[in-house]
Amino acid sequence: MYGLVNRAIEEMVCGSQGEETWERIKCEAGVDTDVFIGNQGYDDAITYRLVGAASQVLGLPPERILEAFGEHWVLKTARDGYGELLTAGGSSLSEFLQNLPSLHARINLMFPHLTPPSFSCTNVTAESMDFHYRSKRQGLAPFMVGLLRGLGKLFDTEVYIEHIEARSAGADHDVYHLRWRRTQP
Ligand code: 1MF
Repeated sequence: MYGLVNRAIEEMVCGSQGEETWERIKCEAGVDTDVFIGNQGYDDAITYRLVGAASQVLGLPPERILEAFGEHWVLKTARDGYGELLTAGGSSLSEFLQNLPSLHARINLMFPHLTPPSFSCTNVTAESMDFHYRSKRQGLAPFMVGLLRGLGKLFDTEVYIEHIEARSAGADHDVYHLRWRRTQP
């Protein structure tokens, strides 16, 4: 994955736990990279090891770490660095999710080595949908939950998320049933 992802994990941990904890996590993960370069590709294993080590050191299940990281990604990394791309994605959660495929197509044009997941929406109503997530990567379903929560915050929308089909339980891909309510007009 692009270094931007590992750097976002670093920012999240340093921001909430401090630099010392981050150094312990890197040590535990056997990662000796001093600085992650945003536009350089890194082995996915590094990202997984960092999440695993953070889970150990902080005493939280990896799912919690991934969820927190998903939220951080949307509210900090994507918003700060790619704000225009995000706002071009739509003016409501539903619109944004339906535009996610074209958002990734655009990002992919700029960063050709991206291995982007693919998304689709079915059974869309004014306040609900089924949201489909397909990825070449394993185990990142909790990260998507965090992303959805973060997007809810971004759009002043309360989101209820039910994970109705899980690849980890043998399904073809992950499906989330979403219901939402805008908290501000
Ligand atoms: O393959 C990759 O390296 C990769 C990196 C990040 C693939 C996808 C992503 C983004 N995605 C992360 C979860 C991947 C899960 C999976 O593979 O199953 C989050 C997607 C997303 C979902 C909802 C809302 C917003 C989302 O992301 C927006 C986004 C996506 C990619 C980037 C930024 C925002 C991005 C930008 C530049 C990158 C890498 C990713 O690389 C750089 C960095 C600095 C300078 C030049 C290139």
